[in-house]
Amino acid sequence: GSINIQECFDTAMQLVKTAGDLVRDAIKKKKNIETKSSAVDLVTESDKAVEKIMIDGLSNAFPDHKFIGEESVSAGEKCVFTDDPTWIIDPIDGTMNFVHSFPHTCISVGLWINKDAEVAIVYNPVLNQMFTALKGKGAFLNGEKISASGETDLSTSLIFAEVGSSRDPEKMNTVITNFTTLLPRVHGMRAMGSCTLNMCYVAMGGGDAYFEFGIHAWDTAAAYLVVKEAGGIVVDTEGGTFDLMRRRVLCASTQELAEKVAKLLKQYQPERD
Ligand code: LIP
Repeated sequence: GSINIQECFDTAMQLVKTAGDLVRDAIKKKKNIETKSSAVDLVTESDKAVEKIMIDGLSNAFPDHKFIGEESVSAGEKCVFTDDPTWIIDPIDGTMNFVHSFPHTCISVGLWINKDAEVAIVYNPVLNQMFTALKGKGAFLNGEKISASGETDLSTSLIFAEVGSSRDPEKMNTVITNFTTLLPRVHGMRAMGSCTLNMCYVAMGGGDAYFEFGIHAWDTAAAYLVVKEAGGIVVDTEGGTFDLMRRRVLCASTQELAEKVAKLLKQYQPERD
C-alpha cells in the first residue's frame, strides 16, 4: 500500500523524544558497559533500552516495516537491506562519548524505502539539538532550515575525522596517515566521536567535510538525508557513489571539496555490513 511519510515521521519523532529523555537522564549516571567487536567498541544498557523503545513503537505502528538496528545486529540479527520500508536505527551514536558523559551523542533514526532515504531524525537530547529531514523538503535544526557551508577550498576547511573503535593495525595506520596528510593542508581537524553528528554538523555549516572508514549503515542512514537536504554531498571515500553498506563515508559541503579530500585519502576497506 502507499506510505504516509508524515505519519512515519510523527510516530518516530514521538518515540525519539521519549528515548531522548532516557538518554539525558542516563548520561549523568554510572553506565553498565559491555564490549562488542573490540575492547573499545562499547554498548550500554541505555543503547539496548533506546533500541527497544524505537523498534517496539515503530513495529507496533507499522507492522510490515523492516528494521536494521545496531544492537539487534550485534546480538546476532542479520543486516538485511531490501526495497521494503526499513527503519535503520543507531540508538546511541557516540556510545564512547555517552559512557564518558561527553555530551556529544545522539539517537539516529532513518527510514529508507526502495533503498532511498525518506525520513531522518537525529537527536542530541543532552544539548537539545534536533536535526530533521524529509526527502525533498530541506533539512532543519530545531525547526530552523540549515545549509552546508558552500566551502570549496581545502586550505580554509574545518575537517572532521575519527579514530574509530577498531584497533586493527592497518586501520589505525590509515587513520594516522590521513591525519598526517590532511592536517598541513587545512584550517583545522576535529575528532568529536560521532559519525552521525559529524555529518549533521557539515549539514549545518559547522564544518566543511568529514570522512571515516569502518562506520556502519546505522551511523549514516539518517544523517545522509540531513546532509543531502542541506545541499551537501555524501559519497564514498574514493569519491564515487555512496554505498550505505560499504562502511565508508565522505561528506562535504560541496562536490569540489569532496573531490579534493577523496584524492588525498589513503583508502581502507572493512568487511561490508
Ligand atoms: C561510533 C561512530 C564513530 C566511530 C565509532 C563508532 P557508535 O558509533 O559514530 O564515528 O568513530 O567507532 O562506530 O558505535 O557509537 O554507534
